Amino acid sequence: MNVYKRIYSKIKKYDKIVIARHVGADPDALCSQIALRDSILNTFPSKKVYAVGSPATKFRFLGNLDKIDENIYENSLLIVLDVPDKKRVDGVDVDKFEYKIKIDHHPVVDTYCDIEKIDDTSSSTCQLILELLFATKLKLNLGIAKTLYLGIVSDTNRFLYFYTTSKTFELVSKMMKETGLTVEGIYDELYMRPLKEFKFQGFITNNMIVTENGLAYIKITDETLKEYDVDAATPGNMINNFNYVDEVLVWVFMSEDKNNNYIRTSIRSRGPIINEVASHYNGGGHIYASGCRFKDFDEADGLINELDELCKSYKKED
Ligand SMILES: [Mn+2]
Repeated sequence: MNVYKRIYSKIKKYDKIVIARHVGADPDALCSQIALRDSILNTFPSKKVYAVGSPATKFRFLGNLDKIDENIYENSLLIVLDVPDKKRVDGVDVDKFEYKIKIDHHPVVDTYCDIEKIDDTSSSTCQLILELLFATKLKLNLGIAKTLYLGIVSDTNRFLYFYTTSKTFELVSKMMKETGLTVEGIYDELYMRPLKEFKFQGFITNNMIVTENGLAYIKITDETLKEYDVDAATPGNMINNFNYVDEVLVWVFMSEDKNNNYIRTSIRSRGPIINEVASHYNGGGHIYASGCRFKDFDEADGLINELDELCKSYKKED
């Protein structure tokens, strides 16, 4: 049986279903779990379906999450979305569930579920959910379509990234035709931002160090974050805006997170493959988009040197 049919038969079998995703919620993770929950509830109104994990204030407009208690694990199905490794699943104890399904588009890290649908050629987890909906009797409506569209748009950076394929457009096109979804107004909530963030982006532009090999990096202190009235997550949220700078091949934003006592680090690339280097520092992610954490800024120097070398050898190969 096709994997989507197998997933559907498990969804049909279980009356209690929990849908989880990775820590540090982003739109693809949130939209995939919210859309799948709403679709299951639409298709099987008597089931109990929960989308769980810590909410992100910034993305509240994407939809509501659910609360669960300790009784949740009994006879329950867990579906984890957009998260390759067990330790980064947010809000649940994975091993306590009776049956587990994973749907993800990241390269494999751990295998920890009974069914794993992994497709790292997919633009996003939302694209896989859309494929699941079209392959089974799970229902699609305008609200679910809007949610999935936002997840796909966000993970592809408005269809900019290389993993945007004909399949992405085919699925999105079919979804728009079937539900009447249009793009009118759809980007407002996702892309509108306050002037202070634009000013802060100017600070990064003016203060990042760019090496002759094409590595750009910046260490942003808590003091600077306070000065611009932004939080430690802001640099990571705007890092994709720094693509297509001629002199920059790989760029790294580090910000001091005083609440959690670590240095948040986001890395992007438009050529060299970076997730391997990130894994040397307990991080990981996609080949052109990765991240990791440090105790302090000094600890990050090894990463900076390694990425600079990476840029150097990449340029040589060219
Ligand atoms: Mn994703």
